[in-house]
Amino acid sequence: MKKGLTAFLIGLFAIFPFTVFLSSKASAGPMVMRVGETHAQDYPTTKGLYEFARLVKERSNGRIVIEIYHSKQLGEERAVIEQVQLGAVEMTRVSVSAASAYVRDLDALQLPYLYRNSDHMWKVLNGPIGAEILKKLEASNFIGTGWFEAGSRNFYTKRQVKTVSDLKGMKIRVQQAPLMVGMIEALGAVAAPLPFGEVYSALKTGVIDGAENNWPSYLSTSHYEVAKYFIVDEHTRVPEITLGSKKVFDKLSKEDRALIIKAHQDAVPYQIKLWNDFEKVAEKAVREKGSVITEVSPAEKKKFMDAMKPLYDKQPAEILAVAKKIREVK
Ligand code: GTR
Repeated sequence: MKKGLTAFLIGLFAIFPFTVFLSSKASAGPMVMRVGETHAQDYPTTKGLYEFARLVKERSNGRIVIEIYHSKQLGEERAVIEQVQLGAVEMTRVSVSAASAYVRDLDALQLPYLYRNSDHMWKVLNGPIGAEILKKLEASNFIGTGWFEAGSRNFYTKRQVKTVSDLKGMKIRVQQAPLMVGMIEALGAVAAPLPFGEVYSALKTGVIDGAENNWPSYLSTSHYEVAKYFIVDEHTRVPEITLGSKKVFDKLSKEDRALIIKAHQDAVPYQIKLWNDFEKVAEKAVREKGSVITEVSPAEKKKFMDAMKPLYDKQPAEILAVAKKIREVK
C-alpha cells in the first residue's frame, strides 16, 4: 500500500512538469476568432473574408487566427448578430440592412437611390461619414471592422414587373429591417421580412410573389429558378459590414485591434475586384438560365425614385442630415 502510494506520488511528480508545460502551451496558442458568414465558401464576400483572415494571420505571426464559418454554419444573420452583441461569437459579416435592426444609424447608409454609384458609396464609407457611423456601433456593443461591396439590389418576381406600379399589392420578401419594410410599403407592396435562408421555399410555394437582391445572390441562392422575372431598378445599394463583438475586442491590445481593422481594410480592394467580376458572371449566368430581365428607362427609374419620397419623409432628422451630407460627397 505504502509502496503503491510512493509510486503514485513519483508518477504524479513525473507528469506534473509535463502537464504544466502542456497547459501553458495551450494558453499561449493562437487566439481564434470565429466569423459567421451567410454565403457559400466561393462567394466573393466569403473570399474577401479569407483574404482578411490571411492578412491577420500573417501580420500577427500566427497569434491571431480568424476562422470563417460560411454557409450559415453559425445561423441566420440576425441570430449571429445577437450572438456577437453578447460576446458569444467573436465576429460576423452581414448586410448593413441586417445590422440596422440593431443600430438605426446605419439606415443613413441604405436609403433607396442614395448613392450615384459604387465609387460614391466607397468615398462615403472610407471618409468621415463612414468612420463616424462605425464609431456609433460601439454604443450597441459592436466594433465595426470594415465594409465590403454588395452592388445594388433589384426586384425579382414570379410574374413580370415592368413598371413601379406593377409592384402594387405584391408580397415581396425583404431583409428583417424596418427601413426595408418601409421601402416596400412606399411602393404599395406588402412586405414579408424573412431570413435569407427561407426565401427560396417561400418563393417556390408562392407564400411570397418576389424578393430583391443583387445579381450574385440571385444566382447563388438559385432564386432565379423560382422567380424568373428580374427588373434592373437598382433601388438601393447596401454595403456589407463586418462586426466584431465589443466584449471580445475590449480584451485585445490596442495594437491587435488596429491590426485587425487594417487587415480588413486591406482586403477590401480584393473583395471589390472579385465582386465586380462575379456580378458580370452572375448576370450572364441567370440570363442563360432563362431569367427574363427588364431594363428600366430613365423615366421609369424616376418614378421608382419618386415613389420612395414618403419613406424619406418618415425618417428622423438625424438620418436625413447624414443622407444630405452623403449626397454632397463629390
Ligand atoms: C445579400 C447579403 C447577405 C444577406 C442577403 C439578404 O446581398 O450579402 O448578407 O443580407 O442579401 O437579402 O438577406
